[in-house]
Amino acid sequence: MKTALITGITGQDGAYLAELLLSKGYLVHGIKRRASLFNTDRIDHLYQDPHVDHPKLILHYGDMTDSMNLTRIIQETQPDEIYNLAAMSHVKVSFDTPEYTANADGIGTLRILEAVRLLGLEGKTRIYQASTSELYGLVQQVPQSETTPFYPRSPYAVAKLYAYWITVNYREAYNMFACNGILFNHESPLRGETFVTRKITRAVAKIVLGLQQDLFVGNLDARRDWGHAKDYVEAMWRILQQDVAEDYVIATGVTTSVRDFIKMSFAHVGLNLVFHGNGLNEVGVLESMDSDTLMKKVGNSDLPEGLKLGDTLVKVDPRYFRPTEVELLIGDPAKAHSKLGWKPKYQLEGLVEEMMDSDVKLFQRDIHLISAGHKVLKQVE
Ligand code: NDP
Ligand code: GDR
Repeated sequence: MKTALITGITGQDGAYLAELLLSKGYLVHGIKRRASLFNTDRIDHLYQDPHVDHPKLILHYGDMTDSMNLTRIIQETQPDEIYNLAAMSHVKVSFDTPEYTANADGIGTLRILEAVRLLGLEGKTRIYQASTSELYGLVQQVPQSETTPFYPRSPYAVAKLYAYWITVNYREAYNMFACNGILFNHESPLRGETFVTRKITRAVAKIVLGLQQDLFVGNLDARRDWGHAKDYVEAMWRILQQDVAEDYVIATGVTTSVRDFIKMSFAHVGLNLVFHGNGLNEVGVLESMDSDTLMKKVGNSDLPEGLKLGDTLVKVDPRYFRPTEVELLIGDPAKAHSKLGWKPKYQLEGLVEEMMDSDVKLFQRDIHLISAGHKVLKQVE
């Protein structure tokens, strides 16, 4: 039985990866930050009572900013594979917390590599580093591949640039099996609520159920290569199963604008949105509807009370703009196709479908709670 250690196990990718590794028979250790709430929603279905004999999933308190803690956990768990997924992962927030982001995302990676080296585990432990398409930043060439020059555009991306190169350096200097997966954006129903795709699918679900009136977003022109997290954790695992440690781009090769993602999400529940105007004055207006789709997806063929054709449902708010933006990402996954035998199973339509259906279900539950007299959190990003 192989042993894996996942940092960031409570995040989107950590949850899918833990599920994948458990299904492959691994003993999985995960590092979780102490929080004032449990914060294990994404992995609760995998939870095992630590009092049972030989649990397959074991959580440890830890933090990427605490070297001694990380070293001790690695010493105790003696992992065959470490997946370093923990990070302050929000690009916009990294402009507010640049020093912390550098510490957790940049130096945090060094802490893991150095712990493995100091413990003499170079020959045993393979390391996966969660690198990112944000490294490409300002467009140099498209599609972006393993040989495209980097030009990071945020404190997050600069911290991840350090993490990328320190991983390469430890591989070359100490002959460690350490690899970067340069993953393009990947989403799912488990995606954090403040990333744009999930923000959109949550808002559309709430609008169609009459729980929210409109959606405010930032740059509608930004284009991303969006895949499904389930496909991407499979690639992480394959990267560590190779004979030779190398870096790989993981992407779908298809790019879509934020504007089109919004349209697709509304269309999924039978609402046809058109955009008018430009810049700060651009708006998304409800032009027409398809009652049959609405019935099928929401269980009601009419629009909710207060919503009518011609209403403005999407507006631009400059608070969501970034001081420096990444306008266009489109990955070239040719190396992953040929060397890892990896290809995504999901296309964007399937991803939107899964996220929308999940969020409609989530907020239908809220409606039941509200009608039973319970208070429901009204948080909108
Ligand atoms: P999430 O934001 O969903 O999860 C991040 C995880 O890191 C959470 O478990 C979080 O814990 C943990 N974490 C954050 N800071 C610390 C810290 N100081 N110490 C310990 N744990 C910490 O990210 P994703 O799952 O989406 O992404 C996983 C990794 O992949 C990240 O490194 C991200 O930067 C990178 N990446 C993501 C891509 C994507 O599109 N999703 C694309 C390319 C790279 P908590 O739950 O307590 O907040
Ligand atoms: P990104 O993801 O920055 O690519 O980083 P995010 O979903 O936050 O933004 C994607 C694009 O959408 C534009 N945008 C908005 N973004 C947010 N969050 N909220 C808005 O209202 C909004 N309106 C427009 C953004 O400007 C941007 O261009 C994600 C993270 O998971 C990183 O950790 C990871 O490394 C990269 O993907 C690959």
